[in-house]
This record gives sequence, C-alpha cells and structure tokens, in this order.
Amino acid sequence: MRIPCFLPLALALVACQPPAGEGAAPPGAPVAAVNVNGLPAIRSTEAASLTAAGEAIQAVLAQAPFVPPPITRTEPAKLVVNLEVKEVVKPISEGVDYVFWTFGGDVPGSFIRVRQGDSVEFHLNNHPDNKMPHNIDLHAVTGPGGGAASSFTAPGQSSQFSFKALNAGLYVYHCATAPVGMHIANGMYGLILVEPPGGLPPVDREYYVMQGDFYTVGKYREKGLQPFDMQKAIEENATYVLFNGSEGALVGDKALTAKTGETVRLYIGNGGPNLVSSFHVIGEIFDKVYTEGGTRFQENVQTTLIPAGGAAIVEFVVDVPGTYVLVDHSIFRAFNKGALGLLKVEGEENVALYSGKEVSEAYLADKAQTGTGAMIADATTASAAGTLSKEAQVQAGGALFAGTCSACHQSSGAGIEGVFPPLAGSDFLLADKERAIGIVINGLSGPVTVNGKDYTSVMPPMSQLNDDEVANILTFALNSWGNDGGRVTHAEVAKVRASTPRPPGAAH
Ligand code: HEC
Ligand SMILES: [Cu+2]
Repeated sequence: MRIPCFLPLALALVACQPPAGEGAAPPGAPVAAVNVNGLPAIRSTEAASLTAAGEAIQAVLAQAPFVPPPITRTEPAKLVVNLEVKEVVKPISEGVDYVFWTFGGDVPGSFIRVRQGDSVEFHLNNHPDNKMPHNIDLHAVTGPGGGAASSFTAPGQSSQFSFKALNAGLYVYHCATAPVGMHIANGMYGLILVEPPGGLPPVDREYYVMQGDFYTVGKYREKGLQPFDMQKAIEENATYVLFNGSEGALVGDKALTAKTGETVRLYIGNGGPNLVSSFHVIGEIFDKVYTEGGTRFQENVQTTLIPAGGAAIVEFVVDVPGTYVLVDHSIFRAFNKGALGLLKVEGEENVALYSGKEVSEAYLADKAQTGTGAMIADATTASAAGTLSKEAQVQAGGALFAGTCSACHQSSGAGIEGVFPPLAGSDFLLADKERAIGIVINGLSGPVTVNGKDYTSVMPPMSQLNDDEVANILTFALNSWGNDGGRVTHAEVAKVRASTPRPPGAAH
C-alpha cells in the first residue's frame, strides 16, 4: 500500500513516491515539499484525481468581508465552483460612481475556500449584459496561465476547466484578459484559500479584506460617475486606494465587529494593480502573520507587507474594547485616498491593559460618524443643481470641519491659546470672507492678530478640499459658536482658487 501524501504530521516525513511511470522524480530530488507544519505539498496522483468518480460538491462562496465556513471534510473531494463575472456600477466613494468589473458582483470577488488535494471543477460565467470578455488566473493553480487560457469567456458564454489544489495557502485570483492592468484596476480580483488537511486552527471571527488601487479621471471624491483613467494607471498615480472596493466598505454600520477576548483572523489580499500594501491595524499587534499567505507564520508583527497579487493571513486577540483602524500605513493612502477600515470591539474595559479613551477624531476624520459622507455628497449634488440650502451647507460643513479643522481649532472653535487662533467670535475671520477662503486653500503663516492676541504660527494649506467642501466648511464656521451668519458659495471659492498663483506641480 502506498501512503497518501496528504496525511498530516505522523506520516509527513515518509517520502511520497509518485507511482512508477507517472513522472517519477530523478533520484535525490524532493518529491514532496514538507512544510513547517509537516504538511507535504501534494504531488501524488493518489488524492482524488481530476476525473475521479464520486459525488461532486458545490463550493460555498462568500462576499467580503465574510468568508465561507471552514472545511470539515477529512478527505479531498471534487468541488464545483461557479463564478459569474458582472460589470456593475457602484459607489466607489460617497456620491462617486464607478463601473466595476467583478467576480461575483462585488469587489473583491467571491471568497473561494477549498481543501488541499481537492479537484476543482471551475465554471466561469460571463453575464450576457457584460460588454467585455474576461477570464481568470488563479494563483492556486499549477499550470501555465493559472487557468487563464482555458477560461477566456465572451459575454453570455461560460467556460469550464479543472485543476487540483496541490499547495495549501491563501492565493489571489484575478482576470488576465488584455489589457490585464485595466481589468485588475476595475476590480477583477479575489482570494482563494486552500486549507491544509485538518484546516487552520479555529478562531472566533474570520474576515475577508482586500486592498486595491483605483484610477479615475476626476480627483479623489470628485462627484458623479467617474471613468477609468488609463494614463494615471500607467503612471501608478492612484486616485483611490481602497479596502473592499469602496471608501464606505468597512466604516459605519459596515465596520468589522468582535468582542473582547476573541481571536480575529483576517484574510488580507492585495489586488493591486500597482501598489504594495503596508497593512497595519492601529491599536493592535498581529500575534501571527502567515506572511505572503504561505505556511509559516511570524509572530508579534506591527505592519505586514502585502505585495500586489499577494496575500497574508493575520491573527490577533482583541483585548481592549474600542475602534481599531485598518490602514495601509503608506499613510496618505489611508487619510487621503480611502485605505481605511474599522474594527469595532465591544466588551468590558480592561484598564490593566489600556487606560481608555476612544480612538481620536484626528485618526478617523470624517469617517468617525455614520452618514457624514452622505451629507457631504448630498450637499455637493444640491450645489450642482443650484438647490443647496444654507442649513445643508452648515450640516455638511460641520462634518468636514470635524475631520479637517477641529484638530487645531477645536470642536468648540475656541482654538488653543497662543497656538491656534479661535474661529469662534474671531474678528479676523468675520472681517474678510475672501481672505478666509484664501487661508483655507493656501494656508497661513506669519504674525496675525486675532481678537487682540498675536499668533506667529503656521496653518498648512488644505488643498485636498474641493470648492464645495471649502464653501461648506466656511459657511459652517460663519454660522457656529455664536458667529453672525454669512455664506460662502462654490463660485466664490472657485474665484479665489483661480486667482491664486500656484508653484508648478502643486495640487490644484
Ligand atoms: C494643523 C493645524 C490647523 C488646521 C488643521 C487648520 N488650521 Fe486654521 N489656523 C491654524 C493656525 C496655526 C493659524 C494661525 C496661523 C498664523 O499664525 O499665521 C490658523 C488660522 C486660521 C484662520 C485665520 C485666523 C482666525 O482665527 O480667524 C482661519 C479663518 C482658519 N485658520 C480656518 C481654518 C479652517 C476653516 C480649517 C479647516 C479647513 C483650518 N483652519 C484648519 C492652524 C490650523
Ligand atoms: Cu476581466
């Protein structure tokens, strides 16, 4: 009797001999790579072969941030995966739409979970309403193109191919139809987990998060339907860097959740197409990281690098309640391009470990509260339609102020004596509206006198704000904390911006 190569541990060191005549390895060559857990990569044909008889099982797929349940089978099986490609219009940010090309209707594509040794019968269905042909390259496939050549599918067609899941690990899959970069940039990627026999150690929560970079003709958060920008993509000049395909995917009521004392496992992928991710959770240390989605884990990691077209499994125990922030620690991407998600942990305070206080507004900016994005988007739409009320401006401006200005000028508008001048009752602000617009767009430095007190400090330019946002923030400031009203319009901001000379290369 030959010993099946997928038997774990006890038999792991027994060499797996391919049957005679079936591509026997040269003498001395490793026939089975034995990984750190003692699990050999399957190279024998003894596990269910691609054409093996037996009951086919339909694979359970899941949409992010969820994953299918762990596999409890003790034997490999024939597994049928049905994945449908759909081209869909969805919000990429509040009030911003994008035509995503998806595996399964969402970005990232459906999570596929199989067992090492399974024979996977893969059906790729290209929805008849789609405009483009697509295919799939699964990094879990051993074979030229990873399935791409056998899965090229025109709209309204299906294709089928089979592969054996030889190696355990967490793998990216993606479309590989030309222009490949464009298909990936439009959201065509997902993860497939090949569980080792016996599975991964049980945990309390498992989530699926995948980063991707996006390139739109309009600027970050410029409203409306935004087309793909090929030139920006070639230059790797991302407009958005996102988790799960949208700025709103992991915030507000879509935040990930856990309870104190639980172990959380995140399956993190990076679809690219261009950028690598410095994945970090603010306030946590990864107890384990299966680097690059492989078999070995590293312990006690702060930030893990996830290459484009790569993945990692991270695990940590959440000890202290509160909000944890998932970011790409290339930090402008988190706060100015959208690479930010939240994990909300409920449970008893543990003052022995941490003294308390929620994660600050400065970290969360306008993502701190649910619905603020919608308020801002509605104000922009109303502004474009010429129906914007002062009340809507004040509301939207308040949300933006909380994320943009309050760190220095304080939520109360009182500033900090000697450092940040007040906006509440500020004679300087109220004296000259145009000057105030110019300060927000261009910053301010040098001596100023506000309400009789001198400040010699620096306010950086808030050039990430668009005209609507500046108008709303200033309208909010002019109508809050007892200030006496007044209103700033989009057109007034545009005028000041246009009349400001900018050094070459500076942002709008
Ligand atoms: C990083 C800290 C910081 C942020 C953020 C900031 N400011 Fe300022 N702001 C300052 C400082 C410092 C000054 C005074 C600069 C000086 O001394 O020349 C100032 C001055 C001002 C003034 C003129 C003085 C006054 O008190 O009337 C206005 C108006 C103003 N800021 C508005 C804003 C608005 C609106 C935002 C948000 C879009 C904002 N600031 C964000 C630091 C900041
Ligand atoms: Cu495609």
